Amino acid sequence: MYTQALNEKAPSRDANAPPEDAKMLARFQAVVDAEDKIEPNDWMPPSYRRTLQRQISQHAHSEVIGMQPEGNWLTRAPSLKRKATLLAKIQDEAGHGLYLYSAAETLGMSREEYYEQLLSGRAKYSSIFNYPTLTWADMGVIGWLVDGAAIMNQIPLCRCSYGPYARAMIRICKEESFHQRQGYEIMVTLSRGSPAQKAMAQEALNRFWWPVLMMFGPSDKESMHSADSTKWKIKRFSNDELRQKFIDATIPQGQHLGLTFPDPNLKFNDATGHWDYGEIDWSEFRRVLAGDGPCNRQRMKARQAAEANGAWVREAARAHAEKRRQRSAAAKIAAE
Ligand code: BYC
Repeated sequence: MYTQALNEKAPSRDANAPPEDAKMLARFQAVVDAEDKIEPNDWMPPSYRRTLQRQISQHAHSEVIGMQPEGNWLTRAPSLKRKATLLAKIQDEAGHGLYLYSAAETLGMSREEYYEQLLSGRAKYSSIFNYPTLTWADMGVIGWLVDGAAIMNQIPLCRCSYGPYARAMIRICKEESFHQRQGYEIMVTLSRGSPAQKAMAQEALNRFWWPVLMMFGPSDKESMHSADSTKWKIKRFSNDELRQKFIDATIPQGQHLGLTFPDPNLKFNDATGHWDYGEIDWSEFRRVLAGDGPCNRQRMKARQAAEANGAWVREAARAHAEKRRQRSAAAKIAAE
């Protein structure tokens, strides 16, 4: 599905300068403007390729690292049903990582190179996964808000101009929608439960609200990739537009739960029809991106350990594949 026709290396050109490429650039933009898809073997500006390599791999890394905060609660889920559901959700996230690495590979970089960028700390992953999961209510809040924010951001990506990414997003969004519902259902149960359960739900919401709003990225003024990504129809809405849509959709859900949001400036604006909200602490966002969030080191250490501990499995799989290759080559010669 994603790696079709990857039999040629894309020509490496500087799309911005050489006049002979101006025509190709115009043709590329016309395809994008016509809402057709750019496919792996099509010519694309190097900066479009680089943007997609960065965004898709960052997205893949987020899915994989994103398994850790929830994995923390697998052995402590309050019932067998909750455990099975959480396990299925985490496995979906591993699957999303795999579709996304496959889509990223169509851009001419190997999965190993992307892994290396993550493991060496050169690649980013979503800031939200650098926060700890302290109580069971965090599983509810992650499903409700983190997956809710992910859906808000990812539905428009189903119409992204790059074919393999857009197609991967369609399946991912279907699964994210189940994730969001399972989280909200945990929140409904807790907020209608004992006073201690309701307090736990409120406390989790208090801790996650602001970091979730940061998932949409820096404000439009600060978003350095937005202009190009919008022109190339990778992005359909700006970071601030998606953040606002998310807030507008989420406040009534929180009110239905009987919970409050930790923002004294949250107020419905009759004139705009949107919820006004307080200032996001961008210094915290920058700190987390720079590697100094509450769990950055722990997340990277766990990922690096998983990679090292799995080395023998990869080695054994390679040896097995090689043995099978040799056996089938020998059988072919014998049959001739
Ligand atoms: N965390 O110019 P900007 C999920 C980076 S959901 C870390 O606005 P862009 C999941 C940005 O990459 C989460 N880094 O960038 C859910 C750029 O970095 P460089 C994953 C961030 O690309 C539930 C710099 O800041 N979702 O996986 O136009 C369970 C400047 O930003 C963040 C995706 O990845 C952040 N929050 O817009 C399990 C969706 N925000 O150039 C898993 C796909 C910004 O310094 N990605 N940065 O390397 C996107 O839609 C866009 O890349 C973003 C940012 C909206 C995130």
